[in-house]
Amino acid sequence: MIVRDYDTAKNTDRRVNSDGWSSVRLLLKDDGMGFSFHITTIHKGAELKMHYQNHLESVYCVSGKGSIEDLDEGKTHEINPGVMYALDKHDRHILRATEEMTMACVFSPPVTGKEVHNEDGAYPLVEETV
Ligand code: 9YT
Repeated sequence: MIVRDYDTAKNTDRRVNSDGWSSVRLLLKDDGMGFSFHITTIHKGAELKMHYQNHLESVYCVSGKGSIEDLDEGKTHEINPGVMYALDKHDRHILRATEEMTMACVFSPPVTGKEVHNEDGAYPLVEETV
């Protein structure tokens, strides 16, 4: 069994800070679950254009307020606590936070922890080195 505490993990290298967001990766690829699990904070006012070409992601809003614009369908959906979105078609999107948002995110395949967003707002697949 794996048990981890967010308040501990946030002070380790499981926490990644970037432009407009920070994320604590509670489960990563090397945990062997087949997915990764992150608690991501989107900063107030952030506008993040993303396109995860190599990953499926589902996101549940725990707190805060914002919207997600589906750039393929041309629709914008409000995000409030309790709302989940799933990028089942590798959907191109813009996430906007009108208030700081806390999101619980699952990635499949799992993120290794070493990815950085490329210019398309995607994570490359990181190859095994061993
Ligand atoms: C809400 C959202 O898109 N989260 C993405 C996860 C975060 N960028 C991370 O942990 O890399």
